[in-house]
Amino acid sequence: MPMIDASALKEHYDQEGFVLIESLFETSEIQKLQQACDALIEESRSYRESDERFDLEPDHTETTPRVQRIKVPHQQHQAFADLVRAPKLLEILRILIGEDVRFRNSKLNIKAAKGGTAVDWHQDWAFYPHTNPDLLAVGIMLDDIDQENAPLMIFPQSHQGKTMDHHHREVFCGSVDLLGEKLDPSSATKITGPAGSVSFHHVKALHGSAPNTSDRSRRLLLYEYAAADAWPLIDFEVYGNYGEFEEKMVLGKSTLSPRFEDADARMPLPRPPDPGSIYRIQEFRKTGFESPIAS
Ligand SMILES: O=C(O)CCC(=O)C(=O)O
Repeated sequence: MPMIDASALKEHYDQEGFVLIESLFETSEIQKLQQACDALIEESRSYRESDERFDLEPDHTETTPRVQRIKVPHQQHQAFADLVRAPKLLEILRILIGEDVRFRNSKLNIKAAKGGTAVDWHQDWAFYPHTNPDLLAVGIMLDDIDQENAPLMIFPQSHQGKTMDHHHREVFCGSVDLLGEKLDPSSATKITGPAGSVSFHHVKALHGSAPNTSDRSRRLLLYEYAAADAWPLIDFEVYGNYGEFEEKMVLGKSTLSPRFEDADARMPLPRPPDPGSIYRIQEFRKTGFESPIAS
């Protein structure tokens, strides 16, 4: 594990809304996760449509599987389950969030070589508002990620600003209109590093990523964590039932007293016709499906 200066790390995170730790995981640790990813992609071969396990690219076939996202990987493979409580992550989470921390959910975003899909600019907060914004997403790089293979991009200090509009024609579309917000994408920081590097971004940090036009894949495993006193304002079921909510504590103690602070939320409702994944939700701003449904 690289040497960590806890106060410098926390200061950078509070100031910029993200931190990157290069090579937090060793090659052998990352290989286990890559193998788990490969095993799940093998299983995706028999799938024809996206479902609760996989989001598939339109050109996914049995012979050439192209998975956009492995959903909830911590429930699909032991290697990803073990990672939820990896001591290296918990040490950083304690510095950034505090003594009492709960795991929320996981996803593995895969941008295949030559064509992996973009993720439009958004704040995670717009998808899952809580009673306070002491939440973050951990991004574990399963590939070397550089300027070429669609790195995660984050607007520094955006977490200190307002919650942006993620609606289009009164329907939640999970993305921000950068032009409307007068933001220049070239001022976003590209989060690059060798496989095993790990970023931590604040739930209000504005971020996104481009399509992958390179000839190398870009696999980014994302784990979300919250302060124990940050209670969800919507979609409690993501945590499971109350017993599972309790079991998701990874550090310290839970509490029945939510802390209300900076919760300038707008509910991610009504949802577009196909709210099955961020990719489908974000299509709404681009294609503006007719007849949105409320859910
Ligand atoms: O995979 C990426 O580059 C960004 C992912 C992301 O922001 C998300 O899935 O919420």
